Amino acid sequence: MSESVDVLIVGAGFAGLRALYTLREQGLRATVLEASADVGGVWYHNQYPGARCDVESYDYSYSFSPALEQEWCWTERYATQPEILKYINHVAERFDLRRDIRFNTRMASATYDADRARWHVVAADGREWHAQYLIMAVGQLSSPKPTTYPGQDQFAGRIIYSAQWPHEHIDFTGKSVAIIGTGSSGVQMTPVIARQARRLTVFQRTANYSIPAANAPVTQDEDRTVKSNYAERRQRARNSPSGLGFVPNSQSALDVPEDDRVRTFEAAWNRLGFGFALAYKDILLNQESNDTAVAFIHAKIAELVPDPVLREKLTPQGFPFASRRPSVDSGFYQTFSRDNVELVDIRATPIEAITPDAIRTSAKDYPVDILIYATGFDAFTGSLLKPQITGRDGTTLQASWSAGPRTYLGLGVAQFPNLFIICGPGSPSLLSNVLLSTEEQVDWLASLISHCAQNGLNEIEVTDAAQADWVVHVNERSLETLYPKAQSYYMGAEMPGKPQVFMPYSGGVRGYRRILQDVAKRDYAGFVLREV
Ligand code: N01
Repeated sequence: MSESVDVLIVGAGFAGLRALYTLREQGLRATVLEASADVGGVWYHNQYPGARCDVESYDYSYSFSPALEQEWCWTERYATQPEILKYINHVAERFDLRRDIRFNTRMASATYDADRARWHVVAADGREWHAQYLIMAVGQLSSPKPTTYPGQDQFAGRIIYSAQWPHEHIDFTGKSVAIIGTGSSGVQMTPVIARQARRLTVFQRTANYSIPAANAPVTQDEDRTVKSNYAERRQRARNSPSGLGFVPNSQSALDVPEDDRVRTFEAAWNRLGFGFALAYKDILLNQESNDTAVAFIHAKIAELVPDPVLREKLTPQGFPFASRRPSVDSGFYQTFSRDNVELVDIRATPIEAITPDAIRTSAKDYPVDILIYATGFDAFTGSLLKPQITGRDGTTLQASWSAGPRTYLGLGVAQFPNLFIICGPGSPSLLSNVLLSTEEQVDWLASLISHCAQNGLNEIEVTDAAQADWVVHVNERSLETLYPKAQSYYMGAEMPGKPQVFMPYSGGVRGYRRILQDVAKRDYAGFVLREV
């Protein structure tokens, strides 16, 4: 027995919930399939200590409902994971979204029926759906990278992945804890776990740039000010390069005297967190400008890490600042001055094995009770390529993307009619405030679907030519930036064997929105809209 709906949405994180709300408001019958037991997506799974957002709370929240904007009160400038999850749950309740979500339901396959212009979707437990449109809202960082070292199966302690954190209190008191990985997850959890554990050993392969979060409680005055000008703030974010709610600097770092530049960097360091990368307009575009930011940050790390050997290990080298995603931290560098914390450089002394009670490097054994893998994700494509998605003429997404993901606008894929991806590869996604990008794409997609319904059309298909042009454009824009100079998950470098292509769109939130508007104005150029 299968269920028939207008739209099937996969994923009940921020994107899936927004798509459900908007398409339902449009009068469509929409159902969400969610593999987990509840809403929240990445915020449901990444419950590790210290997890919080690196985009300001007021910007990392839905904009579709002014009433919701006014009634919700954020308590901190950068919300913690529990507060964000509470917010997502509030939204699910307030807009009665749960009734259309099938929890504990993992999509296993989707096959396009070209005669009926409908998708046939089968869940892992065999339940089936037929839907005109299939929307993948599965997130860009939702497929944890599998990591195994020799001997891991014999480890007698507990192994925890940051991205699949158990939904229970983990007590680190009196324990020897190891964290492998120093991306945002490792950087955020390090200071918190260090305060609880008897010993903490952090295994670092690549030193990552990190900017202080400058987190603070939200005062009533701030709350009133933001809420009295919320529409204006949203507008500013939409018209910014990254979708953040502050006005970015329009000067080049090279156009100002050094004293001024240092003052600007100092202010950004103390206030902007992730936005430090926008302290000047060309930090991510020009190597020389980037070098000025690098020199400033290196000097800051030198202040925070007095020990010269430790400082050397913790100072990022060999790639431009922000060409790999920088972390935003609350006391990361300072934590290594604690007596109970040790940093191990695993490029110098690689991990060779996990023994029943220790991590063995080429230099020595480190006793461990709890081993935490903060080793990241199969980014951008991991969750899209797990299910078997078969489009026109038996073409699978895996085959179609064997040399790297190819999309039009990051939204649609040639040969896969009526399939859409929210914040897919080729869209600003992780180079932007991803929630803002999500909302923009959902609204645009809802207009496209509505346009088709009004004109009696039921099939939307990306043309090969439009997709080929978009792939070239995404690549060309990336070459104007410093991103390709680093080995990062933006480039597909995080997984051995993954095709190395630039994954997100670096043309900025405003530029991307203008392109979407232009495509719509030109009768959805690049898509063939037809009646089947
Ligand atoms: O993952 P990562 P993450 N052996 O890929 C190391 C978002 N996020 O979960 O760089 C040993 O950044 C790896 O080393 P290397 C945010 O977009 C946001 O921390 O590959 N080490 C690296 O140090 C972020 O960028 C927040 O040499 C191994 C680390 O593990 C993204 O999620 C909070 C290894 C992985 O870093 C991912 O962050 C958290 C191995 N086999 C996350 N494999 C916010 O603040 C990998 N590493 C919103």
